[in-house]
Amino acid sequence: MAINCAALAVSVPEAGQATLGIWLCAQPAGSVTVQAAHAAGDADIVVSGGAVLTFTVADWNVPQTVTLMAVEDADLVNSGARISLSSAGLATVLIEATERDNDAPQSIVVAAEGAKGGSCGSGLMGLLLMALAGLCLRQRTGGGRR
Ligand SMILES: [Ca+2]
Ligand SMILES: [Ca+2]
Repeated sequence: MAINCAALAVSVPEAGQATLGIWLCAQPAGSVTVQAAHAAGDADIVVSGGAVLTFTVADWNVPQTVTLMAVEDADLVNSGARISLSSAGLATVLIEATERDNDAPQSIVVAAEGAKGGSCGSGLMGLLLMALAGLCLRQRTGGGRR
């Protein structure tokens, strides 16, 4: 006996969800509980429905639904996660879930004024911004003397 599912790979839209049909490939002697859980990869891809499925001797071959959700994130990456389908005594099935990111490519604007706010005051980027701001000031001062 083994766990069957409609697909071993699924694409999950960011801020949306995808569903998978799960069933057993042979009639069990008694009820079988299958658990769906995030196993590895991006924690933004979560099991939002059907985390615990119970199959009986009567409905073992009727697909039940596992729903996966991709939480809205700030990045632009189509990240991946593994979702495990497990049940005591059965081989665990791993599903590859890939997020379909919904954010448009963005460009970074660096302005010297950012250094004044203090929020960029720490780290390499903050030092770079402060250095740029200092350079601008010196150039302006120098220009005024001419
Ligand atoms: Ca995103
Ligand atoms: Ca993403």
